[in-house]
Amino acid sequence: MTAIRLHSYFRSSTSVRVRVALELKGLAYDYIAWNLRTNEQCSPDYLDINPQGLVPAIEIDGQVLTQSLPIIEYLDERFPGSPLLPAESMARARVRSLAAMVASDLHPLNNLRVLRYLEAQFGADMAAQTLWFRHWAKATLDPLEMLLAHSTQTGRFCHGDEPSMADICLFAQLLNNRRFDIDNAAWPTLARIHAACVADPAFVKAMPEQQIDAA
Ligand SMILES: N[C@@H](CCC(=O)N[C@@H](CS)C(=O)NCC(=O)O)C(=O)O
Repeated sequence: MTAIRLHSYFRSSTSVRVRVALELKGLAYDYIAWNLRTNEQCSPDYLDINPQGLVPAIEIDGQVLTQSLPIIEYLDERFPGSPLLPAESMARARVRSLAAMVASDLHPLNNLRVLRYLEAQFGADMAAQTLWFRHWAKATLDPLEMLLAHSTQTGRFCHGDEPSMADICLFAQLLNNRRFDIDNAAWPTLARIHAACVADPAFVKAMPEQQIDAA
């Protein structure tokens, strides 16, 4: 049995991604919580693990891996059951591309440290931060809705009828939207896929409210 330690924060959407992947693969893991609200991710102890000061990180076989999507791809290669990427190259590229829309173009703009910087440097209060968050969420979720709604490759999930890395990213993002009172019904296909994820116990177990550090 491989020992896996996950460095996580209950509400972190990038941590949600890795938790879903671990659950879909049926992998047991130890959960180590770092409180982002009190900046534990910037403590010397955590910076020893990940000098970027970002969660998640996993420890596996004595090595630390950071960055949620490379972690997920590693888990997928190492534990091939319940694949998170399709076998065929073009399909794999489609799934990676859908995942990257959320992971590369949406999430980084709305990350905690960005919102904190907006507040500290430009005086953005909660209302201004909410406008910012909603703007950048919509800028990606509108085209994502169009892409998914108009593709015959979209099924019960983003690609066909099995969950993939794209669903993992979408699921975590739509959960994150709750914090800024965004009505995900604005994107019917995304909302439908999110509902399919919520019907799967692996996704439910990864939700923020299920974690030991949930406040
Ligand atoms: N690209 C990284 C991003 C990781 C990331 O930004 N994590 C957030 C939580 S969702 C974090 O640790 N934020 C701490 C901060 O902003 O100070 C990944 O996918 O793992």
